[in-house]
Amino acid sequence: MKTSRHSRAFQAAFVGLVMAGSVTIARADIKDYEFQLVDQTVQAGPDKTISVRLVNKTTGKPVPGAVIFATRLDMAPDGMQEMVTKIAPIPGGEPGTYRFKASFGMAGRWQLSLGAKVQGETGTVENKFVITAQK
Ligand SMILES: [Cu+2]
Repeated sequence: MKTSRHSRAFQAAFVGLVMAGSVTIARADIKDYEFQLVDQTVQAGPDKTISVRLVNKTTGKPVPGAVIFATRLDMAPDGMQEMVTKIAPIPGGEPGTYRFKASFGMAGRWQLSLGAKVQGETGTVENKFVITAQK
C-alpha cells in the first residue's frame, strides 16, 4: 500500500479492521507454515527424489493442496550458484508431502529453494534447504 496516498484516518480505520478481523476470525498466518526437508542427503546422479513436507507449525498438521510455483536447485552453498539443475514435481503421494525429481550431476551441497501458496492464505511460504549429494 502506498501510505502517502491515504489519510491518517483511513489508515487507522484500516488497521482497526485488520486487528478486529484477526481476533474474530481464527485465521492462520502465512508465517505459521513451513516446508521441512525429509532427507538431507541424496546419492549424486540422475533422477533422484526429493521429499518435503508442508506443515502448519501451530497445529503440527500436514498441509495438502499447496501450489508450489517456484522451485530452484543450484549449488550456491558450494559457490556454484550458476550450476542449476532441473527439478520436476512428482504427482501423488501422501497429503502434505510434496515430491520432486531432480538430477544431481555433481557431489556436494545443493540449495533447494521453494515458494508456495497455501489455500485460503495470503502471502507465500518461502524456504531454502541444503541437500548434500554424496558420491
Ligand atoms: Cu557444482
